[in-house]
Amino acid sequence: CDGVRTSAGQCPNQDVIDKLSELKKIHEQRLMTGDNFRVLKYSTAINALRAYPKRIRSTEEAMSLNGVAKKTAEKIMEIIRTGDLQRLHHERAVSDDIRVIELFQGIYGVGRQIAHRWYNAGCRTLDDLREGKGGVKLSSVQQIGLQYYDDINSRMPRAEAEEIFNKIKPFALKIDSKLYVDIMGSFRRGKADCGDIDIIITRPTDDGRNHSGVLSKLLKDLRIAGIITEDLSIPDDWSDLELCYRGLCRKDSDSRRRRIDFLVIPWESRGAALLYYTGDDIFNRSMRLKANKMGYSLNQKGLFAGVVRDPQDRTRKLNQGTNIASATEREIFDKLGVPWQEPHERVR
Ligand code: DCP
Ligand code: MG
Ligand code: MN
Repeated sequence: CDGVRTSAGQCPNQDVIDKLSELKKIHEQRLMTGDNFRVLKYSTAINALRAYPKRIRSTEEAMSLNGVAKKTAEKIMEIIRTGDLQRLHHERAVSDDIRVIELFQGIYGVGRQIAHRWYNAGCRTLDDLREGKGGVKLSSVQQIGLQYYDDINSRMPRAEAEEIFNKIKPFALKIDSKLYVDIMGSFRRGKADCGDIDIIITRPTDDGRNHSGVLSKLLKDLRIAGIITEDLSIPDDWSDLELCYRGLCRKDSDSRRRRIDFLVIPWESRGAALLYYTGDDIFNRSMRLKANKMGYSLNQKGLFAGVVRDPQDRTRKLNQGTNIASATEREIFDKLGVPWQEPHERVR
């Protein structure tokens, strides 16, 4: 209390200040970015209360304070009348599990189960995890997720994704000029911001060669160039023609970390892979559903006919089926009887 004090050294409305401060703190902690109007609202009210010389007696009196609107005034009066604030009990309950679990799930590599386990071990903040409170141990990937928590949880402007891609592409073409390298995901759908950069790599095989080994070389060059900074998930067998890599990158040494995915696929399945990695995921689900209804099966490798599924477990395939369309996106749309849609239209 830096404002008016009673003889006991307290503000006349100290109990109100304490409760509103707790409410403010809860809203502050809940914030990851952006919208902090509640925090501001409570800060203003707290400051006004600190400077106010008398005990507040009515909603009207509370509303006469600078920055105190009706709802806050009602909360102030509830505290004055009952010594308690029901809203605070509610916020405490909500904030003390859902918020913490959601906070932890924002760490790359952490799902509901792990988040719950850490919560039950007594951790409530990212700092608790950093300090290993309750004996929790983070994997190396989770540690990266924690270190770059804010970077990983924010989206990048489209232009930044494009700039990073334009830096990466020449590195790939220097390794093999016949590579097909393109950017998929939300970027290809034309979105204004991207959660990550999804890069697809393949190569025509008409000269009897393929893209085996290209990804490991490319990543090595990109690490040396300072573009790729951390690995999150790497393939087991780098010589495969189908690979998935996840990591972090940055535009320049003073830029934020960004999520990046590389998808290496065989030339024959490029159409199906383009379709899959362009998304969005809801559009993909509707295309797969359409395929299933026609007795087909669609995935990132192609559209398959004659797939027999286990009647007990429909997700289990008893045979591979025959690939009936995979080289171009158009073929797959045609076989499914779905009118062609440009990438920016593929949102359900
Ligand atoms: N995909 C999918 N189902 C999933 C995950 C992904 O069908 N569970 C497909 C569709 C996505 C594409 O892969 O569009 C790329 O995945 P991302 O997670 O990178 O999603 P987006 O690029 O669409 O969005 P964001 O901007 O958030 O990265
Ligand atoms: Mg993406
Ligand atoms: Mn992605």
